[in-house]
Amino acid sequence: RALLRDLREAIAEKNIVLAYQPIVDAQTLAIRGFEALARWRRPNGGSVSPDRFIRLAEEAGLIEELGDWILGHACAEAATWPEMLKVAVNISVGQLGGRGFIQRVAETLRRTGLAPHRLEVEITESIFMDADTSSFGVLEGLRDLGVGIALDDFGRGFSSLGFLRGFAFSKIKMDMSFVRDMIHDRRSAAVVHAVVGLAADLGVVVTAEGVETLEQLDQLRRQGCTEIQGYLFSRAMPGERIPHLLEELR
Ligand code: G
Ligand code: G
Ligand code: MN
Ligand code: NA
Repeated sequence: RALLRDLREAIAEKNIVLAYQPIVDAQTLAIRGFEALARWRRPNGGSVSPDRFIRLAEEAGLIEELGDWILGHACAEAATWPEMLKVAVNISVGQLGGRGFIQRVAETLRRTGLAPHRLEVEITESIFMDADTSSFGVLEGLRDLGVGIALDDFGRGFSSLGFLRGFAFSKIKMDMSFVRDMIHDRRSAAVVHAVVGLAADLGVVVTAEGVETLEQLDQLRRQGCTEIQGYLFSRAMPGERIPHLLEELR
């Protein structure tokens, strides 16, 4: 298939790039870090969503190579930022289950000189569906390195509270569908309220994703949400823009 051939080529030639979206303190709007989001522009000019090409890479056995590149690139970029800023990297099921993943993360941190607490991996609950409970072991290994571990897209799929009980995540990222609907839909607002309260009781950070309006921000603040991410503050941007953004905000 043409798509797969192009993807192999893009991985080999490093034509996949990373964009970085700010994650900000809900109260002060100070930037706490950036989430790295993979972008692929095909030779024919079209773009393919990361959901799609990550899945393709997993099916084709290319995910370790691609995932290692993304992780290495994001850590190297973050190592150039001011020290209080973190980088969040999405990790797919195939990557997490891959042989020696913990060692490769440790090696990436060493090589790039990024302090472990400045890296946060984002894991979706699908890792628990998919397979073996050894996933918890990998997460524990990562945590032992000092890396933060966020439960991504919380509430989107078959969220089970058992995941939150079974593992001490350092952050919950609330799926953007709740944020989108919370203003007009009482049930969505109730779920947001409950997730924020749950995070507080667990003593973990909660990030609301997909925040697009001041009204949403205001309501999230009143609920006690810790962090926000979304177009209201900023879209994802190329790494080169980050120093300028930080300079402007000084
Ligand atoms: O940035 P965007 O909305 O296009 O991302 C779509 C989806 O792709 C999101 O769910 C995001 O988590 C996922 N995604 C983006 N970049 C990466 C990546 O580097 N690795 C993995 N595994 N998923 C990613
Ligand atoms: O699944 P994950 O949270 O990793 O993916 C984040 C995705 O959400 C990215 O694809 C990013 O482009 C998208 N995104 C980020 N902020 C907003 C927003 O405010 N509105 C919408 N609709 N999408 C957003
Ligand atoms: Mn994410
Ligand atoms: Na998400």
